[in-house]
Amino acid sequence: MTRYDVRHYNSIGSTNDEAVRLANEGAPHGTVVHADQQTVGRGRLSRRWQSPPGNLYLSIILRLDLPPERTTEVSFISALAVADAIETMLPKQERTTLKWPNDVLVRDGKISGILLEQTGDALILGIGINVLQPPGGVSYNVSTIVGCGGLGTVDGTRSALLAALANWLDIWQRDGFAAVRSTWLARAHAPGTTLRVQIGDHTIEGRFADLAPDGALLLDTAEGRKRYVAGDTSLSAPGGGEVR
Ligand code: BT5
Repeated sequence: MTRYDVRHYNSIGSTNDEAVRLANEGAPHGTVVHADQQTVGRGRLSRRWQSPPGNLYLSIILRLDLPPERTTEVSFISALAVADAIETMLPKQERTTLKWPNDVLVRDGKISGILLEQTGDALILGIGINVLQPPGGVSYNVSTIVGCGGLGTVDGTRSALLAALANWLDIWQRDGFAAVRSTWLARAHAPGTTLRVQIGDHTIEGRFADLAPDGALLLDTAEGRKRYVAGDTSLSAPGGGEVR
């Protein structure tokens, strides 16, 4: 069972940067950097993560002793933990949807972002969850726990998230990735859903076919079935909109 040591900051540049710094100093598995707001919150591929006060921003140091090719498994564990935590705060009729590799959506809006990085032999798991405060002036769909009728507080969301993560790490260590994969598939976009994968400047569109046993995305494209282990997908939303 993971034990956590939470370090709280009022404001920080990026919790991931601080967690990298602490990991490089030898901070143990389960060290958590939590900030009320971030001034330069990061997404993937140098994108920004808007981080106003009122939401959860944290990074967890994980020392799992994993071969590099299995790191991707942690993305799926994280997404399931985030989805479980959010669902404990939402009314029963509101469900999360998972989007490959690790996005969590509610009402077609992005409610959370996950950024997994590596430093030395530690993984840094950065998670943002919109609790109270939707980011302002954005052109994409976003959701918050409270905006979806939930009763969330930032600290309550943090507790639910850390408990859910410990639970999924236990399941994965006991039963392996197969248990994670099957639960993720049951809660993700249906087979046939249109996805776009961005690799560098290149975008490939196809229909979601399956998740391979190692977590790779299997996509049916005009050129046949393709397999992707990394990249960036967007889900074509009903009405032609796009969720990022
Ligand atoms: C992610 O990137 O979704 C990963 C975000 C990880 C944020 C956490 S917060 C704690 C830790 N410390 C950090 O510095 N980062 C991590 P990506 O898939 O690249 O999505 C980024 C895109 O999401 C942006 O380009 C926007 O379109 C959108 N976005 C930005 N802020 C958002 C927000 N608060 N809620 C929903 N969408 C947002």
